[in-house]
Amino acid sequence: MISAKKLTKTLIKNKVTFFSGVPDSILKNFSNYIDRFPKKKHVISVNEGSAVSLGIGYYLSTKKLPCIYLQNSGLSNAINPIISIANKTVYSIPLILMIGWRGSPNIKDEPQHLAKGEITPDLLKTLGIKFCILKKARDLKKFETLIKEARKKNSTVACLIEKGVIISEKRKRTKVKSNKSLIRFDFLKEFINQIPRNSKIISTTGYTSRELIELRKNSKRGKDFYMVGGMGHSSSVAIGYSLHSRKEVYCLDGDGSVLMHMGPLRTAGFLNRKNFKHIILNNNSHESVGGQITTASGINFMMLSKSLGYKNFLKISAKKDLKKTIKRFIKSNGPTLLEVKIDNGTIKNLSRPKNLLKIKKEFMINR
Ligand SMILES: Cc1ncc(C[n+]2csc(CCOP(=O)(O)OP(=O)(O)O)c2C)c(N)n1
Repeated sequence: MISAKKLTKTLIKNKVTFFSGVPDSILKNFSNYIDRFPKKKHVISVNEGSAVSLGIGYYLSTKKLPCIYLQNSGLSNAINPIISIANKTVYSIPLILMIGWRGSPNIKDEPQHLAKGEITPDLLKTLGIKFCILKKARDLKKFETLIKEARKKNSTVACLIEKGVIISEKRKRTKVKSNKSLIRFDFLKEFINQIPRNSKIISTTGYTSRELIELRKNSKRGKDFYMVGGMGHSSSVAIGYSLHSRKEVYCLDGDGSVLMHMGPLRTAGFLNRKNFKHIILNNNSHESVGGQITTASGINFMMLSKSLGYKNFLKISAKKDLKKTIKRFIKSNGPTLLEVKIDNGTIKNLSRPKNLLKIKKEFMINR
């Protein structure tokens, strides 16, 4: 195990003082630790390609090495600027990647992480990125050697980090919630009570899908497709479905996921499907991986959705408005955006989707 403090100190000792990344559960102790830095030095980015690009911009203005942290699923988002800008055959810009290794061969993990976990080392090799695996504090020496090499050769280097390796000194304080606060589960419960029986739900990565599965134990209204991976793409899947279906299509999105790939919101507005209904569960954070902020609270979703071509916008901020606003939302002609302002908080012992092929098959019945 390696403490977040020690890892940060090692980077600083090697003159790496700029950090950008997308939160990940494996790296949460690290990203929470570096959150003490001012926002010029630690930028929580919307997607991994943007994090790499922020790092490239930082290098161009300072000639110093940036550190980019990400989950290995986000490596695919990052590859474009890594290979087409930073690569030594293009601009040869040095980057340090810290990668949370979900689905590593030694550790049990969710189905959506297995294939990516297995190919991650090969992917780095194919990209020509030298890497080490960090497990213990003594592995930091290897990492330091790689950082020095990145600086000398203007190359990209990486370290892979498995679940449970990075620890924090401080114990997490649990926030006390008031009875009045509106959480995701309150909304979902009322929502699946009201939706038409044959509607289709595409739900985003993390707690949203897991809470929906939990509710499905008692409700059969509608069918769900859980976006266990492909964070940020649930709206595109839902739009694609709505184009060739008369069913009501509901996309349950998170603010972090919407920000990750915001462009499809314009596709939704442009395609103007009556049956496309979009919900953003906005807690201004990446709650599923540690609660790091997303900055979504600064967005005026009403103005945004209007300018993107959505026909209707609704908002819920309090429990008392759930019933009537969900009713109006369901009755509306899409594309409609519903922003639900929620507090962080989930329920205990959440299940995870297991038999994904069965889920797909059931979703596709009565298309
Ligand atoms: C490409 C990619 N990057 C990072 C992650 C890790 N990840 C899983 S859930 C999540 C947070 C999603 O935030 P939000 O959409 O706001 O939903 P919340 O967790 O708050 O319910 C992140 C960053 C991922 N699954 N895929």
